[in-house]
Amino acid sequence: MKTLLLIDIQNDFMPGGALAVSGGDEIIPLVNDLMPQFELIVATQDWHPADHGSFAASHPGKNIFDQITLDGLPQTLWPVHCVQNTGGALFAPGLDTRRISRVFTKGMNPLIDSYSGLHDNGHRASTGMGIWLRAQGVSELSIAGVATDYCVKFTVLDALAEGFKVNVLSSACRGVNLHPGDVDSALAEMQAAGAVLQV
Ligand code: VGL
Ligand code: ZN
Repeated sequence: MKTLLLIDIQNDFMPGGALAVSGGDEIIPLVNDLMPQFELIVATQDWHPADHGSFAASHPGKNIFDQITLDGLPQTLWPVHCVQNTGGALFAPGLDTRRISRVFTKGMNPLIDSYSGLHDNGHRASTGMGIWLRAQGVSELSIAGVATDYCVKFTVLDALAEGFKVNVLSSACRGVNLHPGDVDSALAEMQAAGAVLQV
């Protein structure tokens, strides 16, 4: 079952959004054009409560991009983004959602972030994606979306750890690059873990 997994193609990660990823909108026509090559299309949405612990605004005195410890785990603080049922959390305009069979939301627990579409950052809870994909007969995933150095990377690493073969559609990914080189390091890390990078 050729499966396309789209990561967090949501308004807040597009230019002008709360946590804008440079060039994030450029991937939309690319993923739309890729869709006919796949039998199954699945997506994730970052889906935070308004008081999520990954938001700098939830920690008086802290600033965006500060590093803190959140319930025992290292956490980068982000601008308020992808709040449940707000416009910023919607799929970006232009994304062809008609063939998305299933959407997995993540990041609902205010005490822990969830970059990966499969598990939260502490591997405390699962989104159910892995078991659902296996039940559909999926063994290989092609992954595109944002951000390469966060949610794409951690989804890819978790999918590999769960035994999926993973292709990263690198032309259809964009990253944050909070530190210069983060995107390139993320791609190298995914490849070293066994992902196949495809242009
Ligand atoms: C993401 C930071 C915070 C992502 C989500 O989609 O990569 N990054 N929340
Ligand atoms: Zn988030």
